[in-house]
Amino acid sequence: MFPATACRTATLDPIDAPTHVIELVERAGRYPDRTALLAPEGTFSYDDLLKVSGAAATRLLAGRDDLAGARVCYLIPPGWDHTVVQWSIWRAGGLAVPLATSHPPTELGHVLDDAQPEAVIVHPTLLGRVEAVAAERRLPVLQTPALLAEGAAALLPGVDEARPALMLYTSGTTGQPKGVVLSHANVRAQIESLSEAWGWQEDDHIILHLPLHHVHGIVNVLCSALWNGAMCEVLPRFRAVDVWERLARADATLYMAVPTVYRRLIDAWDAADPDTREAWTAGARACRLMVSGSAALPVPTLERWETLTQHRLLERYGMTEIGMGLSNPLEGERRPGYVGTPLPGVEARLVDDEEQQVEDGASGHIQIRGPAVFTEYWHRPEETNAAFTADGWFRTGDQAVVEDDAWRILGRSSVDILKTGGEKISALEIEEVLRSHDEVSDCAVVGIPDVDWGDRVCAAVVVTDQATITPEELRSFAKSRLAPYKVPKDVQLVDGLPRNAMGKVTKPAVRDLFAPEDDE
Ligand code: MCA
Ligand code: AMP
Repeated sequence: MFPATACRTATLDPIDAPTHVIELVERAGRYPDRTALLAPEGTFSYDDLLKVSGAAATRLLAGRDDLAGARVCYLIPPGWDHTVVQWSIWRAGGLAVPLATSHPPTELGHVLDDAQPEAVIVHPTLLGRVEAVAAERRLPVLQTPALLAEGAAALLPGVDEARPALMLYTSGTTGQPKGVVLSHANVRAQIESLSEAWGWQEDDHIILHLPLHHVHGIVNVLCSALWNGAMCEVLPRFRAVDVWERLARADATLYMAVPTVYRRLIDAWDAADPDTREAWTAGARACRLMVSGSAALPVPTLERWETLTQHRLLERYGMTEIGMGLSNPLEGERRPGYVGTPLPGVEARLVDDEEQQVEDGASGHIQIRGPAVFTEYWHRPEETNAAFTADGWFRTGDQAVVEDDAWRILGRSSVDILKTGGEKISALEIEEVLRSHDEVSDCAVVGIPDVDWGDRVCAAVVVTDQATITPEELRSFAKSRLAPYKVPKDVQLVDGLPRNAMGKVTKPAVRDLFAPEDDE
């Protein structure tokens, strides 16, 4: 067993010792014997994490001193391998770019083209998804068994906090998804803020089934647990019954998920027999905190969850670019339908269209400032510039109102940004793909309010000949090119799209073509 600091500096003269150690990594040396991960691959201590990531970082360096911010993409299911690879990229001085395990090759190709990584690390089970895409771009592919094999750790570089740590892809109102760059300092600020606000402790045990290409899974769950010496239990995928069975063991203290997941858990509880329900409910009550976020939590879902588990969900508001911004309190009143107040270290304000702060009680655009806010959109200086005011406030694109000191999210300013099952998507990106079909002459994508998904993605499509193409064929076409959650759930063939006097498609009128789901 050797703590990170010892293994890194053992052979060094103090004068050569790296001056900057990634704090998350350094802290792991405090809890060598504690369990860091209960993963599909096994049970691993903090010491294991330090040793294996040190050896893997050394392999990534391949004799170099420092990856110096080189991007390394990785396509690995959530679990031990995924976590070690993230740490090894960081410890070698690289910029970690997680790829989404649900993405088809076309979407993966976009990230590879944009991020220009020096290599792609892949788990053997996902090799088929990325091998050809990487080969087309002449990118080396490293497989996890070889990368994570036992080995010695060499001297690893010092990594200044200002250096980029993570790049996460997010959809916007223009073009394809863009890379949001978070520095090590940004990640640390996000973790510290949540550790303080939500009272993370060493003996916490959190269940993780969220994807690991988003802030929610990476920072709020995985990194926050590891920062605090806590245990993160990774489930291979989300299945409502599996989550309930884990909760029923009554040893998890924390649980975090998106509203769609809570809704699915409620459905599974309703479908269970009385003894099972009782066991599930009793286990869930043993948790100290359950959090919902990434999309608006419908009040009926919050209320039903409270009836089942006696937990009033703590709803919070965040964004890839800012981490978490607003949160209901750990102690004190959590108002249904509200997301609380700014988190520690976060400055939040509401402004009008002229960017003047609004009067108390008036609605406005949310702007956020603070050390957790991202550094830049990768290689997009103009978009980065446009996202910030001259005095450093980030324009979130969301609207809110403050009522009796609590913030209530009113939605997004753009009709073209949708949230489905916690995934942010751009209607314009989906339209572009549909339009690339030979028989599609025009289309419009909208979000229809839906109790399960938040927004249900729907497309009205004008085709050249309705006799030769079906909505299902268009869905398959979209599925081969887009992430599954972007594929319209409902495609309607229409003779023409509703337009205003200027000839612009009127999205509210497009929405009227699709029946909204009944609310509870
Ligand atoms: C899967 N499908 C979806 C979604 N996920 N459709 C719409 N929206 C989705 N999010 C599709 C599948 O492709 C499939 O399509 C059908 O729905 C049923 O799939 P199923 O297997 O039941 O879905 P699942 O695999 O169980 O996934 C549902 C999920 C998942 C568990 C809700 O989407 C999820 O984990 N979402 C969380 C995402 C997240 O972590 N977001 C945080 C980003 P078909 O039947 O046609 O094949 S936001 C963030 O990080 C900020 C900072 C924040 O504030 O947190
Ligand atoms: P993403 O860019 O995927 O990080 O998604 C961030 C967006 O999710 C925010 O800009 C909001 O629109 C939305 N969001 C996150 N949390 C909440 C919440 N509690 N209520 C409403 N919307 C939310």
